[in-house]
Amino acid sequence: MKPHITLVNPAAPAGAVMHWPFALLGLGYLAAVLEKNNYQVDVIDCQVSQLTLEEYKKEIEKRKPDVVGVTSSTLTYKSGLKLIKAAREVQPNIITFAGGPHVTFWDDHALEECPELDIVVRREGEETLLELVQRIEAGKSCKDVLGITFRSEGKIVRNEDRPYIEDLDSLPFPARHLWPMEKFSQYEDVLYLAMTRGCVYWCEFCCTVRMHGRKYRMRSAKNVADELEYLNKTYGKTKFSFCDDAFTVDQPLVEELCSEIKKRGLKIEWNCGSRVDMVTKELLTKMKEAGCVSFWCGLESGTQQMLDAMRKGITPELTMKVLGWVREVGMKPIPNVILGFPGETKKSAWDTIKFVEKIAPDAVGFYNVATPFPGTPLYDNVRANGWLRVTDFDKYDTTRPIFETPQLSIKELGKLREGAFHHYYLRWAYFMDKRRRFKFSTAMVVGVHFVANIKLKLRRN
Ligand code: B12
Ligand code: SF4
Repeated sequence: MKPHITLVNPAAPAGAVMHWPFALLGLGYLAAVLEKNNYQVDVIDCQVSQLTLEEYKKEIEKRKPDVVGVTSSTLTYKSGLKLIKAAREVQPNIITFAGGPHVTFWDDHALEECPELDIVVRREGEETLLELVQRIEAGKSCKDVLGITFRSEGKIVRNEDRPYIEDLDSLPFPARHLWPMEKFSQYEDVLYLAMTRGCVYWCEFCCTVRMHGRKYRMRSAKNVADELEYLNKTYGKTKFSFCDDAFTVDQPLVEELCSEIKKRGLKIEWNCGSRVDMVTKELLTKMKEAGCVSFWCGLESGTQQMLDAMRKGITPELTMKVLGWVREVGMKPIPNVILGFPGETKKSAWDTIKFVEKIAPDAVGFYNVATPFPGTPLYDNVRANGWLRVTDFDKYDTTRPIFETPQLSIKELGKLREGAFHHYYLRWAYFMDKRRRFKFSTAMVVGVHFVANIKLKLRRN
């Protein structure tokens, strides 16, 4: 009999700072591949549907899947394990899988910590999950499936990695219809998609290379435009966000996509994220003409010393020049910043904060604190030096300091981050900028950040 599979996105832990929920691409692709192969598949998204554990159990009871597959980031890992245990409680014969960027690098621990977890799927999951389900259907053993970690005779066995999918165009579009799409308008009216997988850089705080490979794999411009057009026509959506790590890695490909968008007359707005060394002013102009409204990038630090420590491979001068172009062509630059990377001092952190304010972006993506996610070189470094202070993954939301170095204590880093936000949004210059002056929205932003900072402080006391 064909197994019925339920894919699950766990809720974020209480108190964690989280992005608005949306139809996750990882689960969406997995579901689409299963559907294409005629399996019955559905999705329980505890974030989107705001389900409690009891409500989730009722959903499992109602759907009666044969297999449950839970995704997780580091932040949702512990909630994910609870859902696996709960599924087994409700349905003792259920087969349980976990996948995603946390368990990929925490596979043995996950199996040790959760006896109810049967198999961890490491790295890219489409082909591995399909093969597992096919084996289950055929009543065959899963022991030699590539890319999994599992228990066998009391031992944990890690099979070899599965090669990456080279032809991304061969994948069906994510099965967004399995989400309650009407609920998303409550949050933000944006659909997410991705054109590439992998990266050739190896920044110390990032796990993309170990997760998706040290090279770029790309969909064709036509395939991406087909998806945009399909989403536009099917759901009437006009706002999109590309969550590629480096959207502009192949500049001719981006140009081709921009031409496709214009040729098809798609009236859409979109944003993307990339590295500042992967754009030209000409490309940004073409992106703007095709509907790109904002450009996210890893500014990371305003000091060369910290950028080098992170192995980011860019300079503050380049960031300043490129963000200037972004503004000149009429797009909004949104830089992400990392405070507290090993080697950071109060001085270098304040140099960064001042740098961010000097280039005065319309919005700072986030002042993250450096967080040692398993699978990153940063994690290995922090562990090797004995700097790790917080091991509760529920706290790994990049707003809370997790480790301390000889240069910066946990308390100092916490204060620096709060100070950075205060400084940024409660600046006279921010408030009086001629684009924002006397605007209700500016008062709202300042007010929201003022209150959020107070809340953050109260929560930490
Ligand atoms: C979009 C995105 C987000 C979105 C959605 C997050 C999500 N859960 O997908 C938002 C904006 C919410 C977000 C927030 C954050 N993110 Co984020 N984000 C991404 C990004 C750029 C793309 C994710 C994506 O769609 N990838 C494409 C799909 C196809 O790949 P995938 O998600 O890995 O899924 C595949 C496999 O993992 C596997 N798989 C996944 N789940 C399952 C389940 C089963 C059962 C199976 C079998 C397989 C399987 O199969 C999938 C298909 O191949 C990634 C970077 C990246 N390139 O992946 C970072 C990334 C996931 N984010 C990261 C981080 C650090 C964060 C934040 C903490 C940052 C912050 N300051 O806020 C927060 C909190 C994360 C959270 N609570 O989930 C890290 C995760 C590190 C970690 N160990 O958790 C990543 C990997 C970035 C990085 N390189 O370091 N993020
Ligand atoms: S941070 Fe961005 S550029 Fe650096 S390795 Fe990760 S994906 Fe690549």
